[in-house]
Amino acid sequence: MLMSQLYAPTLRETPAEAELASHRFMLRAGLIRRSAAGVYSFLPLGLRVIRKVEAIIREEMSKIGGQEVLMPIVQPAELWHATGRWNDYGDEMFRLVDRHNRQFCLGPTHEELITDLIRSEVRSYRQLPLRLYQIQNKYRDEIRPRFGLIRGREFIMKDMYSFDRDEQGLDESYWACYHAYERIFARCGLDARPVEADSGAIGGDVTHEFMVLADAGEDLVLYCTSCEYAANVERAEAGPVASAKAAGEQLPMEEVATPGTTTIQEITAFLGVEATQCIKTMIYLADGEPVAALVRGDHELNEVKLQRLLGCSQLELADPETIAQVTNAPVGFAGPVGLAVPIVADHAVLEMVNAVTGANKADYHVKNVNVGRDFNADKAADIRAAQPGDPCPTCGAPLTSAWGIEVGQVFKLGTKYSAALKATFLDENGKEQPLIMGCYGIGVGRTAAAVIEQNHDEHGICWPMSIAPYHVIVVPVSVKDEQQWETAQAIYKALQDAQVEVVLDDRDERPGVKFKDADLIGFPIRITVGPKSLSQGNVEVTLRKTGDRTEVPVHQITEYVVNIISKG
Ligand code: 9G3
Repeated sequence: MLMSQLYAPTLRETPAEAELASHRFMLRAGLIRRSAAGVYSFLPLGLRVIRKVEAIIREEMSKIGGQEVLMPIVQPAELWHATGRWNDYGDEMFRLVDRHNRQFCLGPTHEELITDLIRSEVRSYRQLPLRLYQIQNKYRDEIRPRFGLIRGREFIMKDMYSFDRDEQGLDESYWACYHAYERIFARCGLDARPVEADSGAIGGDVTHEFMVLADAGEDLVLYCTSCEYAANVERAEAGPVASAKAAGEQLPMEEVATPGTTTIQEITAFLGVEATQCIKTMIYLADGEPVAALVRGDHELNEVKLQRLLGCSQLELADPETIAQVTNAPVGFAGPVGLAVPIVADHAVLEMVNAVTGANKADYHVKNVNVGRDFNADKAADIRAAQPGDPCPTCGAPLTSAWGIEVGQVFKLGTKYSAALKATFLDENGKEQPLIMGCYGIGVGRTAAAVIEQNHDEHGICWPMSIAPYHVIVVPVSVKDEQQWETAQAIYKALQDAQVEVVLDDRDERPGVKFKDADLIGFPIRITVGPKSLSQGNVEVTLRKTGDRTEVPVHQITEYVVNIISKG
């Protein structure tokens, strides 16, 4: 490819809307262009990277028996009605109607579609396990698309669906894909870590998210520095904390006037107590029913855990009117004593002695509240968000946190979709059984963007060899110099003959401009054909990742470069 012909409009300046390194460089290096919020075009260099990521994915999916299909983007609403999910995602689902006024959506995922696809033709245990996958556009109308390909409204996803005869079969599919993901991300040059996650509305019980630790991440991951434990904060277990159970005996309860002080910060300052001595009482509506959730003042409630504990499908903070009804006080004075609604308390609350909490009376709190004597919890559970410093639930070492970009996830679905859509098979005894499903996704564009997040410097991208758009750029310092130009062309041709993906910068530009573009786009290898090296019969090879420079005799350059590429 000649640089003068390559359509890669590089930008000197950083476009205002790009806050993230990967977003910034994908625009500046001419890989993508924005068509609308969260909707992008891939230009030649960007598409070459995407196709390489996809090729790695296809190889690894094939290794675990995955067969590629391609399902439609336009999906009939009936399937989503059958599983009851047509309205679950509200405005996030792109909906449309055809000329006959029939309803469709642009597929945000394909559980319904694939289950419908196979249910009438997968009828026997002999056909299992079946692992089908596709690499297809997905559509989700994100409220705030941002960070380029990291959070788009149209994005390329590899999604695989497994169909097994029983839980054991599902387990085999799940872990086969889990380990395939470890290989895929490693081959893409990405340091991605599997973390335990909450399976949320998707159903099933086990799920892992593959996270790329980056400040731009939108998921908080808690992980242990001493063992392999890592979990999305939505799911992270909090090991038993050193109980704040002060030895002191239980003092009599005492109401204190705390006019207008409603937050933990205000209470601790006003009463001169620690947050660890306070009980935070929050009133929620679980499927419309009020419930009180208690956590220690220095902890945060984990709503995902609370919802899982209550088994409700809707969970939201109660509105002020409900809080007034339930606590006889405005927001900020709620407490467990005398509450007539069910109380769910985090384990740490039950360890507390002489706690401070709301008095369920305007402008009053109450001191020396003791569980058992002054109130009882209907349920005690781990409902707090684990936080850095908590003991690792596996080995006890302190947890640390980091932001992560989710590039993949693996889910055990069980029969959630096969039951709803009556996708069954006959076992050896001719007995009808529901198919046991799993689903597994990778964000293809997100993976490429995450690679840039982890592989860039201030000059631009440092592509790993495996997914670089091209391996080599040949840069003659001056195309006007006969010897440099002839040598550069000869090297370019020799590399092409050796199946190397090579670009020749044939532009009549100042060297600095050419070097800047080479560094911005991030070709892993740059061959500079300049007067000094040539006078010694050499050319200079620069490795983008390390900056290493080596003088290499012109007649050895092809072998030298092929060797670097083969090492990856
Ligand atoms: C929707 C909309 C958004 C969604 C979903 C449905 C996320 C939805 C979860 C999944 C689970 C797995 C197969 C590949 C891997 C992920 N956002 N999810 O189901 F209608 Cl608008 O997609 N699906």
